[in-house]
Amino acid sequence: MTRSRLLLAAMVLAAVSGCEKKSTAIAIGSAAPLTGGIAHLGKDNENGARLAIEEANAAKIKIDGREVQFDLISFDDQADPKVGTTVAQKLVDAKVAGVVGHLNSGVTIPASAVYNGASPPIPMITGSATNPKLTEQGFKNVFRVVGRDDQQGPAIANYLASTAKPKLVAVIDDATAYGEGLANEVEKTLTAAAVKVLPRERGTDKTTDWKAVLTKVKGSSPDAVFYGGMDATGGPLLRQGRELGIKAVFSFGDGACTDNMKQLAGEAADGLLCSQAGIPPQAASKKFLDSYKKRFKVDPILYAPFTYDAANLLIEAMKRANSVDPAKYLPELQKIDFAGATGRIAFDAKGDRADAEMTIFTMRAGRLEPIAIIKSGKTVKYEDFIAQTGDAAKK
Ligand code: ABU
Repeated sequence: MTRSRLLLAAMVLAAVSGCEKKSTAIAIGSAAPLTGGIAHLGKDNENGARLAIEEANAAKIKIDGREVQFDLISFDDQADPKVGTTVAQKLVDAKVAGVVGHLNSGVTIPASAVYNGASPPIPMITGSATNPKLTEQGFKNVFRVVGRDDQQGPAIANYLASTAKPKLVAVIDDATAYGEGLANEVEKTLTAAAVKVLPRERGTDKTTDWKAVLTKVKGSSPDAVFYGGMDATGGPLLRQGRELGIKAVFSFGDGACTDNMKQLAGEAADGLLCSQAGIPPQAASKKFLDSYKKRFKVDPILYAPFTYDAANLLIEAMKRANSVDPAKYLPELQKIDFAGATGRIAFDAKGDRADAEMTIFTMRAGRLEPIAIIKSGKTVKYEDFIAQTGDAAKK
């Protein structure tokens, strides 16, 4: 190498090492099922977080005088509580600054104890886990940007009771923290509304053959069937219910309230009544919807707008604290008031989203149509909600 080439190499090295001093790589964790029956929902969640991180990197954000590059470390928790805690420990060991996840309540609850036990505790925001227990543990690092099942259960059960007016309802669950918990809330609300509920029937989060359960249910001729579980198991349940000649109204919670129901249940899905624990994906900001479609070539399925907001909330709290240290930016997250893709986001003292919306849908001609929004105890028609929120929901 000539003397001038050596000099050039030294200058490049100096420039590179200079860059290293001026920029910092910060890891953010994402955890969701990326394999198995609900991998499509896990990917939807992961995509939302990834989009937020890619946008933040493109914006060349500076924190404490240094440009920050965020790396998304994504793990497949297989929707399994044991795998979920292993994944959580891996994210803690990788020294992530925050976590978007997990997807399933039954996984998020045990994983939250791992993030809480880290030193300092690592802030985590779920964009989909709805079981109330998650934010009832007293963990100050745990947040949720969707509503809870003690809001969702009454919302869908009251809507079912007031519109379909069933006298007798069969309630089935998948024996997960989410499915059983939501089914309990629905049963409690129906009973309070003087609707009779049959003894609980149960499958698992892997059950796709529901014929024995449904044959038993059919024998009691219920007017409605509520299922607490995910779409991968709810689709076969609905299809087999119709094949067995059950004429009842079928009603599901958010895990099974997706357009995938058309593929899973075919024409049997028409007339399904279901709920999501937030605004519908299509009501998220236009900026988010356009960017998501451009980046991933598909529309969001369920909670991608919420995991996008979750990742942006972590980043915004770091910016406000001017620090990526979890101990320093956590207080900013606790008191944040943020205009997200899903509307205004603030957290209550437990870490739950203040004033979360619930949406009721029905399936018509193979598409889920939002019909009503429940917010602050009031039910409004979906078109009226969109007209009232205008740019707030669509900007
Ligand atoms: N909330 C729908 C599915 C995720 C869960 O809570 O388990």
